[in-house]
Amino acid sequence: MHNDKTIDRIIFALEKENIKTFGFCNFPSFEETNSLWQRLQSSEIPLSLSYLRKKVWGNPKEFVTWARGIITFAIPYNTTFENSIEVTKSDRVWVSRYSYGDDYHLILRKKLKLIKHFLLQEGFKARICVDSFPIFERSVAVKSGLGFIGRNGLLINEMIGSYLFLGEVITDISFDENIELKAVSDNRFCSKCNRCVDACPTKALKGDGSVNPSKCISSYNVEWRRELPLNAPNFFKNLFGCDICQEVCPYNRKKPLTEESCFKPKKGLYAPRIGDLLKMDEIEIEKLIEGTSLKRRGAKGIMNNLKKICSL
Ligand code: B12
Repeated sequence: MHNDKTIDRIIFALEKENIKTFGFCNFPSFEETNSLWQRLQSSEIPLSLSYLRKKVWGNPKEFVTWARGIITFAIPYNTTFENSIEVTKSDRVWVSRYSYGDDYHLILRKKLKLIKHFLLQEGFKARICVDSFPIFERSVAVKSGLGFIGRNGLLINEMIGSYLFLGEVITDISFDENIELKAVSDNRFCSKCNRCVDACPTKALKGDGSVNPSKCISSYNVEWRRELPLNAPNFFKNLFGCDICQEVCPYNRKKPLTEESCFKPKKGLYAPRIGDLLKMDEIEIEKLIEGTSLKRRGAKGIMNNLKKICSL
């Protein structure tokens, strides 16, 4: 169990890293993780996400038997750059906001490493997660009071909106139950607003805060490993990821911008012109996407996405 002094010291270390939105929760029980996992199994899961079928997602404690608590973080990534719905009308395609800057996995890891070292020094165990560990990050974020799940399926924090990355440090500190603040589990804060559901071009949002991953464009233009399947949905102008359900969300209006300049678009990645991309060969595309999350799909994959958009 922690004492208040430990929490104060953790908060001090977080603030030193300029992490302003954070929370604490106890490691979810087997019942919690297993019921989320079971629910997920009953939805249509495309081949690109078949890793979510692995049983360990239902029982992540298998990997970290010592785990007691989780420190959760939300790092904003919004920039002043205009939305896709404003700029892709012409000859441009869209690289989603979360991916046009430096790869967030690396940036968050770097920040969280210092927190991890701090905990180790204090004699605690610690493990960093940024998409690298089988834990459902949105649910632990809800549990620790970082926000609520909107109708677009995303964690929305009332101060920063939904343009945020989630990260965690799992520890063997067990937190006081009272520290699981303000967990709000429903989308009543969306009230009657249905803008995201109406705007989703592939009708991937069910309206209850869940996403049909087999319809979401990102399951294909981000996650697909090989040639795109014939039943992949229309990408419209989305070369990598899709931001439409966040762009129309009122919670993302007039929200603080990221303080990390590395999340600003890298040269050539803000709404690139189709003509410019078509002139590039694989090596040039490789160079263009170096150090970003687009590497996940690889140069060949990005070229396939472009071909699909142009129906070549
Ligand atoms: C697989 C995956 C996807 C799949 C979607 C699969 C799915 N079922 O949702 C695809 C490829 C489509 C995808 C797309 C995107 N993703 Co994604 N994705 C993930 C990943 C790796 C796992 C998510 C998952 O499958 N969860 C399964 C569900 C069952 O659990 P869950 O995530 O906890 O969420 C549900 C529960 O919390 C439940 N719930 C609701 N209320 C409550 C209350 C309580 C108390 C509890 C316990 C649970 C609960 O409803 C939630 C929504 O269904 C996470 C990282 C991670 N390890 O969590 C990132 C993550 C969810 N993705 C992220 C992002 C940024 C995106 C995109 C915006 C990228 C883009 N621009 O294209 C889109 C957005 C699409 C959308 N509207 O959701 C961020 C979300 C940040 C945020 N603000 O929420 C995450 C957290 C990555 C990160 N580290 O920042 N993604």
